[in-house]
Amino acid sequence: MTSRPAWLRLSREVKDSIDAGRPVVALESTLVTHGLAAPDNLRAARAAEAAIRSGGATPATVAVSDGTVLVGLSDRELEALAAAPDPLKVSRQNLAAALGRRGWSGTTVAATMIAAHAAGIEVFATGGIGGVHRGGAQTLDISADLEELARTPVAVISAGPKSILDARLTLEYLETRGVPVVGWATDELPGFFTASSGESVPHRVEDAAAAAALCRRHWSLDRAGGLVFTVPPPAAAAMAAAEADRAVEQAISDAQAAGIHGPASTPWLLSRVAELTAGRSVAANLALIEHDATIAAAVAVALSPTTARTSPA
Ligand code: PSU
Ligand code: MN
Repeated sequence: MTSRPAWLRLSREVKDSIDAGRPVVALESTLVTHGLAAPDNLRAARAAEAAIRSGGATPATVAVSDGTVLVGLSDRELEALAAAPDPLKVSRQNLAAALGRRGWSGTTVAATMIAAHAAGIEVFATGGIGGVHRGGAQTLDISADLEELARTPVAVISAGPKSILDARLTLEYLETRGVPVVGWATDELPGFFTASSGESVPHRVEDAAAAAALCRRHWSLDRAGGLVFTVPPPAAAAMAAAEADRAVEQAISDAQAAGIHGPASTPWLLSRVAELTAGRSVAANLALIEHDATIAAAVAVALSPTTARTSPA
């Protein structure tokens, strides 16, 4: 039995699944506390959990509550998180601070990876990862998600860096830090709201068995960290590129005018893009979170010794 740190508390269901080697998929919670407004935040969290269950895996939503990192929330806890009055947005740098505080906090990709790895979970689904912000070469606003991917061995399945970020600089940074970026049946980096960002991805897999085999080989290397699998949004949910681009450009210039920077930047831009697109960006966001969760469940099933049908590694 693995020994786990005192700050981590697994739900019974998640603990039993991990200890039995059954497939488990972690989910982040900053999208619940900061990324989406009510009631879409709770809706997205529930839809992702349901998609993981339909895919034959156990969902493990991660959040901080009263000094403990919870891995696996009950529906009642999910409701409390979604309605929390003053949640922190927790990344690696403020995880210790959040553990010294009462109330709920949402975990970013970085903090969720830390918790997933400590719990023994290898697969994690979300909508979008953080990245290098536009102008990041000057401002150094580079998400701690990228550093976490470089050091923590978890496979993150998402639609890639959102178009509020600089996709090319994000790919450069991940390459420098040794993080494989893998297209899910695509050679192009998705543009989050749209099927393509105009950038190519360095790797590609066609299915969950190939994804699992790549993870196993990567994790057999010296000091291997995470991998990023980028999944294009389902066709029905993708936005027209012109509308998405226009809204993002406008939101970025509004953010500059309003003096927004640092951790507040991503939530602010997301909510401005939602306003500017009359909620169409939110509909796309919900659909792709659910889609990413479905694919993450398939990867977790392919990685699990109890459910893998072949052992291609
Ligand atoms: N991208 C989204 N929605 C989100 C986030 C990213 O489309 O809610 C959140 C994730 O939790 C991610 C975090 O880890 O924003 C990155 O924030 P920052 O750039 O401050 O590291
Ligand atoms: Mn940042």
